[in-house]
Amino acid sequence: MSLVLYHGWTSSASRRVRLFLEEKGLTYESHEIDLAAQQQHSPEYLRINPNGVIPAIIHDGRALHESATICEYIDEVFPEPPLCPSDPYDRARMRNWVRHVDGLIGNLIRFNWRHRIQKRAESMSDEELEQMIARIPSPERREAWRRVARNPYTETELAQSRSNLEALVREMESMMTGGWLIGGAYSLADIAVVPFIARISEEISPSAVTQAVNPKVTKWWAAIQARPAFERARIDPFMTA
Ligand SMILES: N[C@@H](CCC(=O)N[C@@H](CS)C(=O)NCC(=O)O)C(=O)O
Repeated sequence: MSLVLYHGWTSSASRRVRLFLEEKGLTYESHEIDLAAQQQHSPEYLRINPNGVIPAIIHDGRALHESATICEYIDEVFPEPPLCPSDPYDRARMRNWVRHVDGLIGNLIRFNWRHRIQKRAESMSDEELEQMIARIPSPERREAWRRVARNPYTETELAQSRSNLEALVREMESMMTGGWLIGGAYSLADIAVVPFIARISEEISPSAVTQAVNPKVTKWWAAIQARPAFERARIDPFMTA
């Protein structure tokens, strides 16, 4: 079996897949992609993931992208320990939940790119910027790079994103049953949102993940961080990672 992971240490979607792989006890070859240097837009990487984002895997010579799809695939190919609910209804709810979480990634990007991409993007000449943007497959990401390079997100936009992410934590609080998000067991539903909570609790809105505000999520977050796989996945504080 050969498994190669293309990822970034601070990329949220990559962190999700790393945690999933570590929970499965799988070993993989690690290929770091430097987002600030736009390695994700290189012709070689676009052959692996035509969307030009990380993560991607190559399993036994075949490439696959999209973090949630990768995790579900891994769960099918390596069934132990199971990390997707066995009940079809719970599995369907898990998929809707992950899709919902993925739809909020733009809110996280506004905060993350300030630290990881803005400096490099700002230093580009207009010509360099346009040449680089021409290689980006998705119109949303072209716009995000233009914004971060020339017209950084305003405090009002960041406040809106913060509020959207706080609403996500409240939603999680109302979903918790038996300590986990769906079906009373640890699953991809939980793993999918770990990188979001890591950033919210660290910088974006630390008070949202406190006993006084969202006690069930706070307990859940402590339980996740105590898992051996969490340390192995290296979901280190974003600001120092
Ligand atoms: N839906 C994708 C999102 C992947 C994604 O947005 N990756 C980010 C890092 S977390 C990325 O590669 N950003 C660089 C860029 O957009 O240029 C997934 O879940 O795999």
